[in-house]
Amino acid sequence: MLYLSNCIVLAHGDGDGVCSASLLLTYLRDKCNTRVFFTHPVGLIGDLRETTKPGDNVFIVDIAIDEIMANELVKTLEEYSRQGLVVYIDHHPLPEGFEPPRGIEWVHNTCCSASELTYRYLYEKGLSNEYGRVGLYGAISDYLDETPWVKEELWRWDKRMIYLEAGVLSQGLEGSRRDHEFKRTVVEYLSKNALPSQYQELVARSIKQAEIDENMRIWVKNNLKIHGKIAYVINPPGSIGRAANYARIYGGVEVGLAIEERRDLYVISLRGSGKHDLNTILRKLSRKLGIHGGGHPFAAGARLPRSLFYLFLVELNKMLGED
Ligand SMILES: [Mn+2]
Repeated sequence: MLYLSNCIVLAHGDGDGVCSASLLLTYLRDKCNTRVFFTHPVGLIGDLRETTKPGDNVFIVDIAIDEIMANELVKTLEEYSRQGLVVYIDHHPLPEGFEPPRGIEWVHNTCCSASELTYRYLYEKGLSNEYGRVGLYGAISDYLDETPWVKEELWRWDKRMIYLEAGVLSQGLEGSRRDHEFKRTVVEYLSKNALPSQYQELVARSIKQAEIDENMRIWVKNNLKIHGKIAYVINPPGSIGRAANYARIYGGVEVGLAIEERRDLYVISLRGSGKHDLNTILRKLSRKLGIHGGGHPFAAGARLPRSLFYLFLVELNKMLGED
């Protein structure tokens, strides 16, 4: 068995990332002194440098490779891998022509959630199948619950109970977006395979979130703006991912956008109907406009200066007309 000294887990802060991090924490518990941090594609290199010292072992889960930072990230990871173990587990589509860093353990597949990939990777290494349900919560949370593994694994549990637990977890985390301290306690809690429904604070936050989401649904209906094939809202009173989806539905358009204004920065969530591959479109726009963007075919994100937003809308509409 492998014994390591210090391990750092860098994960996405949503349900899929939290479940992936929990599985890693469980597996590493008797092998390594492990700390968990939350990050995102654009912040990854900075957070890596801030949280990790030379010789630490690094596990990165559910973090997409940003188009603009890809080269620097590859160099950084290769540098880290000369001194310690580096494991990268992800399911987001890669930049065109991307070559994985050399010398690291690279687990990548767009087939399924990061939680599923993490569980299957660790199960091979001896993680107990009692943790299969933690993998399921993450998969459901990322809407990736129709893979062959998920379908089979669901039969080992009670389906209705698994969905209740996954719902409490993903909604509770949605209501804790930048509360990294709380999310760390959830990772720790799940790493013991305890039920989300038995974690009072998480349940309270999930119920509060249900109320917020319902009010936001109505708010989006009344406040959306249409620009060509796009419907959008700015600063919705709740999750921007969900607001983007409601904008798409109530706008009767192909793509919904929701924007969170952070001073001069627009953090944008996009949801599509499946007709277009949003990831590919955003990666092209990212190169063309020099902005950050990418994600999944149906659900993606972008970050850009507010001053570029109108141009972004125009260019996005053009591309929606093309493919
Ligand atoms: Mn994910």
